Amino acid sequence: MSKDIEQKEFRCGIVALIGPPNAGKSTLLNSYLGQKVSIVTPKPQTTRNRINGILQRDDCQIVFLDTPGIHKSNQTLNRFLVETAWQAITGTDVVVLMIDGARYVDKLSLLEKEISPLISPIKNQLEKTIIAINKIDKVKNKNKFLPIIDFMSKHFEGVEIFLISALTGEGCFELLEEIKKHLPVGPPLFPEDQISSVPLRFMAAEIIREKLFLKLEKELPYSVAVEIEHWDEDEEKNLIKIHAVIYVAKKNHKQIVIGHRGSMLKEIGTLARQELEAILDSKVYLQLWVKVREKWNEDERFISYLYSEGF
Ligand SMILES: Nc1nc2c(ncn2[C@@H]2O[C@H](COP(=O)(O)OP(=O)(O)OP(=O)(O)O)[C@@H](O)[C@H]2O)c(=O)[nH]1
Ligand SMILES: [Mg+2]
Repeated sequence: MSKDIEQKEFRCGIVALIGPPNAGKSTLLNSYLGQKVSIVTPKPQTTRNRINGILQRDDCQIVFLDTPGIHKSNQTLNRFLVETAWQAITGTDVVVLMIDGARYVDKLSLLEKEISPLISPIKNQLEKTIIAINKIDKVKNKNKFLPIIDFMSKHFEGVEIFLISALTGEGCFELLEEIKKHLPVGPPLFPEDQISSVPLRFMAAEIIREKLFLKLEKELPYSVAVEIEHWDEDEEKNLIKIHAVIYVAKKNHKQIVIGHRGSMLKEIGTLARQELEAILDSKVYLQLWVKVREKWNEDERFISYLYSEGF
């Protein structure tokens, strides 16, 4: 095959990762990229906007869009997140519908309940949809997934189904090969050394939010947001000074985030700083402020100010 023809067969496309919260969408994205571009926590509704990660191969470039988990909710923030996820699938070449398979073993009615918001919107996208049943590492007897496969193939007719573990990598190669088959032949959309177009400032805010998610309990993670107020780089000292605001939605949340004599905030700050120093390859001076912004998570304008941007 001549070089010309080889070049013509380069494939490039956009792949949306969608599914219920906590399915492992961000984990899969990070695992394909070999690097963290999207934060991951054991709690549902971690991802709050569309985050891209660009997988670069000799024969293709795949732009993955990570999205917030799709679920039913009456809360303003959650409705906004779900809307963001749906917006991500328009104009994509492939939709990977991902579920946490282990969660639904012997629980088909739970699967039915949680997949129901996805069934009709996906109906007219079936030819570009691939299903990934994730977290298979959690279940020894793989036959336990058969009823789930059955259920999914009934509701999403003709769609290929893969059993995967985003954590161990099992099945992920095969899934990627299937994704590639769906990509159109075309030139790359991004430069070949780019891994994401998420701005560093936003990434830093996300890392701080990840630590808040991990450390805070109950409903609190869902009512915190992070914004970077100042970002100053001192190249001579190889130092980046970052001032970030942590918004809480209620007055009494402020003290919980700060903790006894500032212990919680200090711990969150230390964890975030360590990770930021590794990513930015620089010393980081991180200052965190906690601000009360009453009911920010019910304020559509503020939510879209924080999260309407997709990357
Ligand atoms: N055992 C196991 N755990 C997994 C696997 N994939 C993801 N997880 C875990 O599941 C949890 C949720 O993973 P995320 O990647 O944040 O899930 P998500 O679908 O992005 O969740 P949202 O952003 O909330 O919609 C984390 O604790 C992950 O470590 C897997 O294949 N096996
Ligand atoms: Mg996520």
